[in-house]
Amino acid sequence: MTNGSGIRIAPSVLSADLSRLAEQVQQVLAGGADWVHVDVMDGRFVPNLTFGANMIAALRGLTDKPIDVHLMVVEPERYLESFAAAGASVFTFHPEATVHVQRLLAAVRRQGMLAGLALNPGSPLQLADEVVADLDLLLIMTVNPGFGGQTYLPASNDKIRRARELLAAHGSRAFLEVDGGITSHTIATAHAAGADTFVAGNAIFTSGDPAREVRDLRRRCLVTV
Ligand code: S6P
Ligand code: MG
Repeated sequence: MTNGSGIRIAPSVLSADLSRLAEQVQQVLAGGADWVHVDVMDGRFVPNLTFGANMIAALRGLTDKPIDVHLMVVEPERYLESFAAAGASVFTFHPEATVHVQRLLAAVRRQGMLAGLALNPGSPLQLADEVVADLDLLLIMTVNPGFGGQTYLPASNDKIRRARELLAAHGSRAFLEVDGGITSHTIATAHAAGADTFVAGNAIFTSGDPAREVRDLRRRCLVTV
């Protein structure tokens, strides 16, 4: 699931023009997007409503690239089988949204998907402590989730650094993903702090040239900060 450079860019279709979904996906793939990120919101865990299995299936019909599904929903276990069947590759949920976090991470792997845990800005890294061995991906939210186009929270840099240390201390090879406010201005700092997988919505789909923006984000990762 890597592209060789160790950096993954995952455009979030939350900010795409859905009336031109296929074209927008083709544009980001032309720019070298590694994953396609899908934000599932239920109006309860976050104050917004978005997509379900039908969006995952539609994207699966457009690309063979990994589909990175981020569930901002209560009781994410309810969607395990249907999202796997629709073609999801990564299934990431928030620990506060379910009672049995380890059980669900293990169940995600049994469904053939990568298991991810997402931490809100106010959620301590310790919520991942006991399950590092069960993780294929740790997602550090760099905004409070719910809406695209928000501003990257600067306190995220230190949390990303500590998350990288946590994974290293356990010898974990899990992806360290960041999501929220990732732009050509913030991505280098997040990369320098230790992130290797970058979700970006607004920056890519409001740019006028999504392919160029994906290439630019990747290039900016390599800038020393
Ligand atoms: C943030 C949202 C994220 C999304 C988003 C990022 O509220 O819930 O999980 O992935 O699409 O968008 P942006 O515009 O900050 O890059
Ligand atoms: Mg997301």
